[in-house]
Amino acid sequence: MELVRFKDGPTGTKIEVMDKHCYLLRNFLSIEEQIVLFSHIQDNDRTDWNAPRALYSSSKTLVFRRQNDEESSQEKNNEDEYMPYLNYKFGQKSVVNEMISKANEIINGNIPRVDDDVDLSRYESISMAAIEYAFPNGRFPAHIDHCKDSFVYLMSLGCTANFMVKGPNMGGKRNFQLNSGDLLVFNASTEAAILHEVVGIVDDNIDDNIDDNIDDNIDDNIDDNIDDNIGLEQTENTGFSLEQTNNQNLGQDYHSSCPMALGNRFPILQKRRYGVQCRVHF
Ligand SMILES: O=C(O)CCC(=O)C(=O)O
Repeated sequence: MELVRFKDGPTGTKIEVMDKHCYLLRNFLSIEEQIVLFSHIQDNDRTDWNAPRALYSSSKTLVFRRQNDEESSQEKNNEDEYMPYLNYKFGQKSVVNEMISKANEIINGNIPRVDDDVDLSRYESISMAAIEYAFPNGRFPAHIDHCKDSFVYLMSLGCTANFMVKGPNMGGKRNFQLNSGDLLVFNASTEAAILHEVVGIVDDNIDDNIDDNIDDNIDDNIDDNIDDNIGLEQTENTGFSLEQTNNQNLGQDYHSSCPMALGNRFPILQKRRYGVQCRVHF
């Protein structure tokens, strides 16, 4: 199988097949779409941001209010009013459904399905979780998802992440920078075994940001955590003018890996990354 393949999709999206059922879509969301998605998250966010945090905690999963149709379920009395994700049915009108449809159109239009590959556009439901990462130490340890009959769509908003993916058919770990607006899609089952990690948030003031590379020295000492609850160039994905890009280094509150167009609109994104995890169930 050809492991690394690049294709140009619509609206400047660049598709890379990283492994079987693991695709990186660079420049997936325009700045406008990122604003719409982040507004949707903020509108629904019920996280108590003043609550004390675990010592050294550098990331936080947002909390949302349980939705109406779930309140009417029989188990409602046993369930919390809040939960770490929002649910969307197939066909529901929502920004999240729209973005999953857009991703599926690009993937289905560019990557031929083989054998018994699932048709991504025929899903049953989506659950969306959002994780806020502090600059620069926010991280999510390496893990494989164990979620049967599901693909996960990871959209990145705000500061750039140092990211790692290692699939069973890849020669080694793939280290790369995941920019605001990029999307990583993969089969989230145990069998697909896509190991992934948020290594940290890019800090241009230091030298140990990762370069885009495949590392053949595979570190076997990686947690296989269960997680079922829920452009290398900055200018490439942002649609900023050169002036805007240069200005990113000027304001003291801005970190140069955090897109100014989003930071101007949402000051929190001047120094945070949001990982938007859409779990699509079949
Ligand atoms: O924040 C991210 O983009 C990744 C989160 C993650 O690893 C996961 O949801 O399984």
